Amino acid sequence: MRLAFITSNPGKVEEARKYFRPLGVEVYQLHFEYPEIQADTLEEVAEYGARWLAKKLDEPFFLDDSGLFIEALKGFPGVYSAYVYRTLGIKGILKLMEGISDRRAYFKSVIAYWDGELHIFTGRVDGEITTEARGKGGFGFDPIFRPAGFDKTFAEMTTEEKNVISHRGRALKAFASWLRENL
Ligand code: ITT
Repeated sequence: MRLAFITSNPGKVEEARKYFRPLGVEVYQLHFEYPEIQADTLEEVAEYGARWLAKKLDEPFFLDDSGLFIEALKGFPGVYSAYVYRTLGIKGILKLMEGISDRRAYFKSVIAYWDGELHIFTGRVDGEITTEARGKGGFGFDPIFRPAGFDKTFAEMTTEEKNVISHRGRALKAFASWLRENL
């Protein structure tokens, strides 16, 4: 089986590929710009995007909308994560967190799969924002996120290690088990 992943982010594709390959599913990237609305939740953003794309594409596809939610910043950057990553970047987040001792944060990922109907799968991972960037792997905010119970940041892990515990890995797991039961 082949699955189209609509995203501009090669890091997300790498994770989905590594996750699905052992299950015999080939993921391929389709770079198709779609509107990302301003909304309060990742679910709303993902659902709007998927329904918009469903009118343009005539094959099944999935997309992933994700974000980093920092407790001390009341959930910021959250749904604005892509914009904040492009503008403030990792350095900007570390600066905002200077002097803040409560460093709790979580990543959340919402996968929207369209096969004529909409199916939503979510995953979350709790952890902390580190005080400095560590590691060269992964993408986005990975160098400053240390998942709870681990000494390494996501950027210090292999894709396989990250997939076992990450928000996206968990959403992919829910997606894969749904596919197994419904195909
Ligand atoms: P799309 O084309 O798929 O939308 P994107 O990178 O714009 O790609 P999002 O809109 O979902 O993705 O924005 C999420 C932001 O959060 C983005 O800047 C990512 O770098 C960051 N992010 C999401 N998942 C992450 C992860 O697993 N590790 C580190 N950063 C992540």
